[in-house]
Amino acid sequence: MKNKLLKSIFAIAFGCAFFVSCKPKDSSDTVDGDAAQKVYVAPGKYDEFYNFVSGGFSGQVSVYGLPSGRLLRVMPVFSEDPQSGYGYSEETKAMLNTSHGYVPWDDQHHLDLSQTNGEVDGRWLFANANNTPRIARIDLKTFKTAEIIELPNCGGNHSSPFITQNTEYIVGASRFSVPADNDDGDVPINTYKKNFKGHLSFVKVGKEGELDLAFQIVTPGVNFDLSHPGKKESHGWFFFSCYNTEQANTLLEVNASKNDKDFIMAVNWKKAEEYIKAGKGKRVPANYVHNTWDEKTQTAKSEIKKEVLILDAAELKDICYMIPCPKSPHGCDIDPTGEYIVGSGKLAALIPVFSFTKLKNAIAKKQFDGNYAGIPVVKYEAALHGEVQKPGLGPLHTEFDGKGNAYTTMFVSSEVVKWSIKDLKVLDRKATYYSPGHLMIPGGNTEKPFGKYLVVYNKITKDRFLPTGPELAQSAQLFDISGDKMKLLLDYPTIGEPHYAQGIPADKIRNNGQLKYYKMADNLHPYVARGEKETKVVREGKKVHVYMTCIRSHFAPDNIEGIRVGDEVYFHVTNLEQDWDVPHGFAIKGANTAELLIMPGETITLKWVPQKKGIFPFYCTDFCSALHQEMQGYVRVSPA
Ligand code: CUK
Ligand code: CUA
Repeated sequence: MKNKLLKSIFAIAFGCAFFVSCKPKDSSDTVDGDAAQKVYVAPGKYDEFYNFVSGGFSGQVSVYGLPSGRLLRVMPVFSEDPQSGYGYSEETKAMLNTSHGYVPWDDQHHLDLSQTNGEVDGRWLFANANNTPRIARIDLKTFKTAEIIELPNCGGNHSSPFITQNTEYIVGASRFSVPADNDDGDVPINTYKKNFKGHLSFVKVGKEGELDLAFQIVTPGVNFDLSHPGKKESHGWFFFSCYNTEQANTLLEVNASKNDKDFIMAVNWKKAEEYIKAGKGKRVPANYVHNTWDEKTQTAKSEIKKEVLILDAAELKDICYMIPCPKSPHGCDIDPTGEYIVGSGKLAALIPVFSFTKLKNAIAKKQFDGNYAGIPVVKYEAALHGEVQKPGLGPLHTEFDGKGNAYTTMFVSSEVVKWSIKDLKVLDRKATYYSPGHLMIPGGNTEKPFGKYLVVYNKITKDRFLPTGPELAQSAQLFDISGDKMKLLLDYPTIGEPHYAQGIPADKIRNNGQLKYYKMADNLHPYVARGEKETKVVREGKKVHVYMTCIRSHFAPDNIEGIRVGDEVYFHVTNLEQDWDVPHGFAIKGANTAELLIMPGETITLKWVPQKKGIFPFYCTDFCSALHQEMQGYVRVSPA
């Protein structure tokens, strides 16, 4: 047992690692009698909430309905998607450009919905890419990725994309300390303590959602893990959990968890803004890519950025403060009033809760315990509201119901624990199956939670679903939290490895002006054919442009000759339909790309370089009418 526990503790030191957890004692947990009724959404009826769930190593974001747990859609964000042609079509390729070239995959952990006055508003969903540091904006009118911005000076953009109460900024933070990008690129790893730095990115969000890296704060080397913005009184601050304050560059001796306390870094971003205004920022060379989707031409374009504005936290002394937090803090969550900051030490057996008022007083009175590489360290007791005692083992993440209660996942003891923010008493606990990571209450990280449901995203599934070989489905568990005690209602499987999620009342999205189809008249794609009369085949040297249309149930043109081996053929396929839910597909034999799935009013381009001569059939891949199977054509490829 001791061995097993040690193993567990070692494993969670690596964040979202896998290991065999302790099974909760009562692993035949009961489901209440009316659970089925509570999650049953009758045929033809809609769910009450949209639930957006991170896809982890799938790189995508999935959309579920709650309370049914039904999967509605997978939205391509950071990975290629054969179903829609995202990343394969000429129009979308640029979305996945980075300073490292085209990167067709990432690890997607966290999501945050745009907010107005501290409340989710249904305009946009933001997603982070962990591996090649990026932030994406998904437009919830189209459920399409509208923008992706890369973050320079960053390794592992984990603590992201959390946003301020009026969507002023989205932050990103470097999970790995790394040398700045404009260092000469040949820094020995054992100079970690001297040369490796943390970077916090503040990405400004414009009126139409457009992203702009406003500035970065460079900090001493720490690993930033998670973050959340202040609210109300603490609006203007951002709080980041940091681990590896030992500044270890190897984990072979579990160096990173040696210190009894790591930190939560409190960052006064309003103050940082003042310094920027006063000209205290330094413009330094950087290299990052900003990709935007243009709805008019239905095409993505990439822009290379060459500079970033930097503030130095250690130099400026009064924008960053460290609050000691026991044992490798992971989650860092702020309650809806903005007063309480909850730290969750993965290796701790208590949950420290800090008070923003006390923190401010401590800063004013300089109640410091020295500094961490130039950043003042506030005395633990001076900022502490109190500790939740014996909450369980391995606290990770906390959400709020807006009624004064907090809910924390316990990774090691496999449970979710409800506690009172005011008196820090544990009120209820329920087993989860198994080893929960994040949890989500719709609006549960905002000023206005909709505290009816709670979903827990588990890291280990074990015996919850029909087995599927060595790889088991990932699992989410839905709880009813409307009463005093939590009630388990439903298990449902998820895509990739879910980390964080967001929830929002369905009407906020259904009434956000959601697009049903693209109007043909608005389509300004350079290769659009607005009717069959505009279809044509145009040769420009080796390049051949096919202006093609599709409508139930044929393509035009559907017999194409004059193509030669080695030509670059571009099929620009316009879907002429002007009706909701009538996409057509396009696929051609032997093409080393994916298919296209073209929405009504859209034009999408598939590039094909035929490698051999012959007759190549193409067809519509989406069953669109009784004559769908007739929706086809031929390309003749002649010798070069
Ligand atoms: S992390 Cu996965 S359970 Cu990447 Cu937000 Cu905590
Ligand atoms: Cu168009 Cu099937």
